[in-house]
Amino acid sequence: MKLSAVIPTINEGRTIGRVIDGLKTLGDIEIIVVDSDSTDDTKEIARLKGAKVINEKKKGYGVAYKRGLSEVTGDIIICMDGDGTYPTEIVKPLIELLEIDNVDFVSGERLTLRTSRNYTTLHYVGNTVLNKTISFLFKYELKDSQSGLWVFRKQIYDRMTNLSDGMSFSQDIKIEAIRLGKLIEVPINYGVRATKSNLRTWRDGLSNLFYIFVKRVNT
Ligand SMILES: Nc1nc2c(ncn2[C@@H]2O[C@H](COP(=O)(O)OP(=O)(O)OP(=O)(O)O)[C@@H](O)[C@H]2O)c(=O)[nH]1
Ligand SMILES: [Mg+2]
Repeated sequence: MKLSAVIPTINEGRTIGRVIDGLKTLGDIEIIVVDSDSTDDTKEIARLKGAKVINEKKKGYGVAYKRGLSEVTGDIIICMDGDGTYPTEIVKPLIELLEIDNVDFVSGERLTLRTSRNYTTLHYVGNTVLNKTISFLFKYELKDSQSGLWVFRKQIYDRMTNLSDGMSFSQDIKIEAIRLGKLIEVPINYGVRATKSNLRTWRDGLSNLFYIFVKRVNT
């Protein structure tokens, strides 16, 4: 099974090298960095480390993922932030789970092992509201609908529809995975971001809530 990784980035020069190095320990892997006009050295570092770098001018977390995922050549896909908050060491066991259990989608779940340092109460409450809304509207139980670490089969992604362009891509891809196949969540450690986040907590949180309803109407 060929491995491909997709990493969306805007100004992640401080951490992207470490993330790519971590993924390279998996062996033969295609790494695609989808960058939206970073003004720092993200693109140069990623290229130097051997990643394929795509410049996607249109902004949006979902836009970046859709672009990157349209170019992967692997059968097993790994997705994570470029900010170094998701542990690359956990990816190998997550891939093994995909193979052993014959599941289609493994999502890293951050809430079980959260601490006050890496996960604020506001994010916890916001995430819980979004999880409960998904449970109410779709009857799918997710512990961390907003997680950005996923390992999945390309086959299941190819059957997904109606994925958002923005931050709600993260909840959409999980809702689609449950609708089409088998998703499991695995507790992971979450790191502390060293640089400014692209997440605007209130705006993105409320927007994600709205997009759960949009998804319900479109599904
Ligand atoms: N190409 C591209 N990448 C983006 C865009 N928005 C966010 N990203 C990247 O997507 C990843 C997730 O964004 P973050 O800012 O880390 O958001 P988050 O993980 O929800 O928030 P934190 O927990 O604070 O890290 C990061 O690697 C960002 O650099 C975008 O519009 N285009
Ligand atoms: Mg992040």
